[in-house]
Amino acid sequence: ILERGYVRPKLPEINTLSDVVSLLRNSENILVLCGAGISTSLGIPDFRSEGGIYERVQARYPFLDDPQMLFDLDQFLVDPRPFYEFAAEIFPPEEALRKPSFCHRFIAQLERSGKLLRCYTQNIDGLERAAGISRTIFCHGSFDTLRCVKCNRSRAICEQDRHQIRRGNVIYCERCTGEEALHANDKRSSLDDGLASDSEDSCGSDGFDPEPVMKPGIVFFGEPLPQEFFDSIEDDLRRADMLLVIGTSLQVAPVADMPRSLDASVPQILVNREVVARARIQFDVELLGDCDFIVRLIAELLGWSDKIGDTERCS
Ligand code: CNA
Repeated sequence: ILERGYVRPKLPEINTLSDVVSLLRNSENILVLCGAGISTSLGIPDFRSEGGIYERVQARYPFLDDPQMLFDLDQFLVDPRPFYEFAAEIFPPEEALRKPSFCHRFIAQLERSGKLLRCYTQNIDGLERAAGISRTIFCHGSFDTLRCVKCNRSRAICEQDRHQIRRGNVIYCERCTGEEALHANDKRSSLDDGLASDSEDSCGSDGFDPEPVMKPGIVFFGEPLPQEFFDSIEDDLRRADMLLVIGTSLQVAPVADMPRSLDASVPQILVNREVVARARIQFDVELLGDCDFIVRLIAELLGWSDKIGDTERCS
């Protein structure tokens, strides 16, 4: 247990970009912790930057006291439209799925090189999967599954849902609305996880009868993180020999607590546009600027540009 007010001391021997490159060369159990910043180059806005989702939500839905209410379950049950309109903005376009950002591809190369212990992503756009990073923990869930807030039936996302989400449309439960037959041919979309039987008491238990809306499997405020996070975090924090934080403002706990939960001797590097203001976090090196540019430079210094299939050069 860390003392109140404790700030991890900076490691005196890790100061420069070339120290970071040597660390990456020599580390074998790298923890990556990433956020919305690694997807902004693909046209997917983050939350807190200028022009980001929070600003847009405030302009569009002034009646929402706090833009974070987009991820409030009660708000979703009352009116799912603001959430689905937001979802359209961050749902990755086809081009992004075909070619994720340089940062995604760099993390995939860390994995191919046998150096990646785990990639903890706060992102819900699923681009880590598209980049082939199999050692990913989706800390805030993903759009891969949808669950009806009325009957509690859960199923995998299908192509038709993707179209709907990209258009900002609310997805309704085809079973509750009697449109199941429309999906009957899409066998892959039916991932009944056996929870349908405990349906009726899920969200309408306080007397409120919600519309049969499908809620994507992303974590809303007040919901627990996916079990896979709790299954791996302790062991990963123990085994890590380096932490690389990319493109996040580190505002959302418990993921944001990872840096200060590591042993103080483990080097911690930040790649971000801005310093991270969260108290009690001390990085050894802060590489501030566009993350694709910085990571591309690191890849060049590691001699990895060809492995990542990169045609652009920084130098
Ligand atoms: P955030 O709070 O919006 O912070 C993003 C951080 O990235 C900021 O510090 C930016 O300065 C920085 N940043 C943005 N673009 C770049 C860039 N090109 N290069 C370097 N730095 C950059 O978002 P967080 O991820 O920290 O917050 C966690 C939330 C955001 C999670 O719950 C996500 O689900 C949610 N989110 C996800 C996505 C997505 O999946 N792509 C998009 C928007 C929000």
